[in-house]
Amino acid sequence: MDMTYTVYGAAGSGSVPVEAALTLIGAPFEVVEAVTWEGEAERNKVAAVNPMRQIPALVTPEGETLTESAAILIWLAEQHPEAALGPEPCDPRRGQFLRWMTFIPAAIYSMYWVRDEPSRLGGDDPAAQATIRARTAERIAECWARMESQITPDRFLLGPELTVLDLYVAVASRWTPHRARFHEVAPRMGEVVRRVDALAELRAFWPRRFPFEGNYEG
Ligand SMILES: N[C@@H](CCC(=O)N[C@@H](CS)C(=O)NCC(=O)O)C(=O)O
Repeated sequence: MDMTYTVYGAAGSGSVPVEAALTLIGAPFEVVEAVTWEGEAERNKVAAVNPMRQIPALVTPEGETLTESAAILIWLAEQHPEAALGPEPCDPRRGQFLRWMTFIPAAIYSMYWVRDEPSRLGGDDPAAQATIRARTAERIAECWARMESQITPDRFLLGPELTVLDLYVAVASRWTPHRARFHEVAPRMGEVVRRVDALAELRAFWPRRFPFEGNYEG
């Protein structure tokens, strides 16, 4: 059977940690590029696999579709235990792993549905839109600060070994309000994400899928 995964995604998006995980696993995958925050035509590229018309979506070699970034990452770690990308159910780190893997999409990632198009909640009023942009950025920074206060990173967020949580945080921390703010509010997690940026196994991956340029760390 062809063991190739299909990822619906885009450079710089929430599909990047999924693609990074597949790269570390060494599983073959192809990407259907859909820049869903750039309008209806791009969103419609995903409609057949995800009625929310969002990325990431993963189609498995068996033909099953998974959506929701955290579920995809946890599932990939479970399906490929040889890659050791997540604590198994009997591991003492499992509780905190599930806690933070859930916190990121619930508290942080969900803000971007509003931020990317503030008119969704603010209507056509430019002042309302500016307020939404400013307040969601503040809320995201506040959530990173709360996570920082509850976590004691080692070399990686949950201990000496990398997990998909590290990949998820390394990518999400580069979105608004960007790394400069992230380092201010979460300095210990900041050291970890720089370590993830520098992983030898992903040296060729990052420049292709989320290059360290523009407002990287800015
Ligand atoms: N809950 C979803 C959120 C996914 C999401 O918001 N994806 C963004 C791209 S990074 C998107 O597709 N935005 C377009 C839209 O929401 O209309 C997940 O965790 O996978």
